Amino acid sequence: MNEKSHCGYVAIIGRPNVGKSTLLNCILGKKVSITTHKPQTTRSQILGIKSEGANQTVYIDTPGLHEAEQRAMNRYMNRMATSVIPDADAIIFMIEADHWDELDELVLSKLKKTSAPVILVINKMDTLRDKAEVLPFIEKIKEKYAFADIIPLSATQIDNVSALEKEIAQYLPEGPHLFPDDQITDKTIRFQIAELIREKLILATEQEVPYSTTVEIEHYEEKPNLIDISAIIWVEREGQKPIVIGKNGERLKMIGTKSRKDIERLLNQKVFLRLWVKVKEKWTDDERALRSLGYE
Ligand SMILES: Nc1nc2c(ncn2[C@@H]2O[C@H](COP(=O)(O)OP(=O)(O)O)[C@@H](O)[C@H]2O)c(=O)[nH]1
Ligand SMILES: [Mg+2]
Repeated sequence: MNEKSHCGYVAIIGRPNVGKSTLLNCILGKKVSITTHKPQTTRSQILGIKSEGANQTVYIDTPGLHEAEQRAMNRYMNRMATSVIPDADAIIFMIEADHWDELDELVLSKLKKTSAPVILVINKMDTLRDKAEVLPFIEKIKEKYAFADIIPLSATQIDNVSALEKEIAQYLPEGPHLFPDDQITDKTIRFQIAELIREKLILATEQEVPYSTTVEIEHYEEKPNLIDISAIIWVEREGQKPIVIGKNGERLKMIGTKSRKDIERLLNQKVFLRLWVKVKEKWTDDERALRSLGYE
């Protein structure tokens, strides 16, 4: 007997840094969304597609919702974070074990407008000394909303993630798969490469620099034995250039080496990578500049 085909969208929502992108990568077994310990790493919606037999689940990783809406970049990120809610067949609302603050409350308030089932995922369970500590916490959060289910897990330890996947499978509507079964993301190779470079850049620099940089792949060429790539790291101010480049160019060199290794893993090929640092003034504040860099 043939199983009927199911396919649905699942949005992963939550404040910055709770582990949304880590969960997506864990479910897919591949890095499709970059993760760091710093907030505002994920800037746009990223689809992660998992096909298993008759089921296809299309996860939507979103930038974390945050309060500051002054800058164009932040407004863009908040729009991206909430625009997926109406279309989702199920929503994963992610919080951290033993932590609830006004940002979580803000995210929940947006979720209250949806009719889709909301699954509360309590991530980072590995940070608790005793898992039972979460029980009184769950009792309190339960009062806030009629969650379809509450699932404590650890995305980094891959602990209890399968319970979440089982739960989600119940909410996939009947219908044809929307993507080829071997496709795991909607993003182009160029985008994925730019993101891997941005991840290294965020990890290598402090404070405000990461939020005012973007990466553009200027050249991508498949040669007989390697792939030749040049990328531009755009910063906002002249003064940020030496920070990214580092003393004697050492920081840029390190970003380049680490990025190249990740890109080689992604492409399964040898890579030659050139990085340039250039200035585009106040780009995060300029909607037009944002669009020209691909943040539609
Ligand atoms: N201890 C612990 N850390 C986690 C877990 N999941 C994610 N993290 C860390 O939390 C930080 C933020 O993760 P990320 O996926 O970028 O969060 P996002 O902003 O919600 O997408 C990273 O440093 C992750 O390694 C977890 O289950 N346990
Ligand atoms: Mg993220």
